[in-house]
Amino acid sequence: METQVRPKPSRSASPTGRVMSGADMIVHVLASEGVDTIFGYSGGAILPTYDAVFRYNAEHARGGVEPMPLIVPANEQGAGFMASGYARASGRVGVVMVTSGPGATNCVTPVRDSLADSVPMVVICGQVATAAVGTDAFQEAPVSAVMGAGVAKHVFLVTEPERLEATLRTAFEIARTGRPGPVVIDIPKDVQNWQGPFRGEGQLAIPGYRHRLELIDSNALGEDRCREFFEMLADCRQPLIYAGGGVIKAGASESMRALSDAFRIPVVTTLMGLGSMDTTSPLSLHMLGMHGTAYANYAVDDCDLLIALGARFDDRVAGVPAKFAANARRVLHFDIDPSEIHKVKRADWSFVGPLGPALDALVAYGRRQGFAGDFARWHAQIASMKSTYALDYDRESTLIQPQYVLEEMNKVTRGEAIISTGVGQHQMWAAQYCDFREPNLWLTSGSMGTMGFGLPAAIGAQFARRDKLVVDVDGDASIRMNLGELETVTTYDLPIKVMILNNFGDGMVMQWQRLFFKGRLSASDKSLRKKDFVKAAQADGFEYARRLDRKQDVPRVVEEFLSYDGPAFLDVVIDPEASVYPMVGPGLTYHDMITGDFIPNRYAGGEHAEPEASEMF
Ligand SMILES: Cc1ncc(C[n+]2csc(CCOP(=O)(O)OP(=O)(O)O)c2C)c(N)n1
Ligand SMILES: [Mg+2]
Repeated sequence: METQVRPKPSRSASPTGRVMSGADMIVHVLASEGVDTIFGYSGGAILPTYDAVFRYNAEHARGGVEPMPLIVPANEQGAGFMASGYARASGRVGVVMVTSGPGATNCVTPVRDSLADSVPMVVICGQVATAAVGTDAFQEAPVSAVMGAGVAKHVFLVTEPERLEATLRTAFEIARTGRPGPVVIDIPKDVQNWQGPFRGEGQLAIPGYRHRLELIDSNALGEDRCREFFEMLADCRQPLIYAGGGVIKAGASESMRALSDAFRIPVVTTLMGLGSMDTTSPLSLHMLGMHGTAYANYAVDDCDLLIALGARFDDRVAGVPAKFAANARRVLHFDIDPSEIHKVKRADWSFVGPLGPALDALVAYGRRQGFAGDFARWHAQIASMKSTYALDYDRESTLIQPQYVLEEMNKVTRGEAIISTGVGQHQMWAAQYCDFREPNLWLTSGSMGTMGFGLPAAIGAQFARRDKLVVDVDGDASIRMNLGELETVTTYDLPIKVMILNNFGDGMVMQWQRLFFKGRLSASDKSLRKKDFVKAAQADGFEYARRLDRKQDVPRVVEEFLSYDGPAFLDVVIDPEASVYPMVGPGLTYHDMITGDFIPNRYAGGEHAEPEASEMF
């Protein structure tokens, strides 16, 4: 008798039509969205879904490799920043999965951080059972209220299980479209345990959002608008592109470089825009703003046409909007978010729509017209400013200067490594002294400025980019905030390089206290603290963990540390009094920029204005 052999379900076998639990549906939607890593921490209200992830991975593992591993941090804040690092390094949506109550509230900071930096993320939170919502049940928190209050881009509380599947797909859609951002889905436990048919398709009707998006997405830069752009470009002598993080988010770096190259337009970038332009290009002036290069800020002062691309005139860039680019006869503004146009600075001409195609249209139009601007004098001026006002520091000091360490690091990484940071002086020195030849290499908490970002972001980035060298340049105070994640590095055997620029304190706070509070170091000096970072790293399994405290060892040790085959930790004892220069005080203009003892200042001689007390931090 013949036996009927039933085909084994293959990995690609569609689960469509199958009756399954809500938890299983969550996992199948994640798989269909291409999710290959989940960052999260378990707990009662998310247990059904954690179980579904386990079963999915067991069933679909190939050669022992799980298709959707769950990466477990020390704290949910770590998971949030890992997902953010993953998203920033890859351009894909980062996924977080946490339990209700404290699990969800521990994610508030990374969710807000991702919104402020336009990072696409989906955060799945377990919630107490629907019937218990609002009763102050065990581990209940009002997640939709907390996350909805300007924290997430959008929040869903799933109360009808039939809508779970479509809600998940819609969350991914909202996270990655338009101006990207974090979407939170709060899923009661009974919804995870509910059984129903998996449809395998379908989204929620969100007509308002989609309609707005379609209007924006269908905006193209037509011939007339291209003509206007080139008339303005022809009418100027000193054009300047001011590129923000939006250029990277839009995947428009290549298009922007093409525009800059084709018509020889110099580029300054914001902190978030670093890498949109190759910082080693002669047309790049590196970063502008509060701690930008002096020559970038002078170029902003001097330009007569400012072309803002995916940038938002943040107060760290335009402390006094009316005096920002005051000599620009015209300001042009390209953005995907209509609310950014005229928000801070009036634009004389603007375009709201997809950036890459708009810039491509400009390049094509300009080439067809044979446009050749007359910018030779401007280029000569910029080249001269770049050499006269170059970044510099105390090279003779016997103490290790942080800038020296970063210069040595940059010789090894050559603008190709992924670099994450905490927040403070080390962040600004890294922004100034590191090169970024590509987008998505520079991971920093820009808008929120969240200490503790660097280490977990590096972990997420290494999961996204196994091929890349990932370095966390951190501060002694910032790293303390998520120090538990050192163990996560070794648990997953990630070859991340963690370098602390240790100035025994909250250096950036001390810098402000020295400048604006007569040197009263209120609660910022940590020189009496007893932490031995090297021992801490060793305790967490780092086999390479060293302290670097002699200037003559810097080149050799930095090289050895970066080329170590595996997780490596370096505690660099730097000059605790080193300051970040240039500095434009809060609420001041570039005219008031302080450049310190080692960078010439073209406005030197004049009195430096003091910032208003109300402008501090
Ligand atoms: C979560 C959080 N708390 C407080 C601050 C305010 N703050 C900004 S920089 C800084 C000091 C950071 O010290 P460290 O990480 O050692 O960096 P350094 O400036 O010394 O390089 C503080 C407290 C912040 N940005 N984030
Ligand atoms: Mg410090």
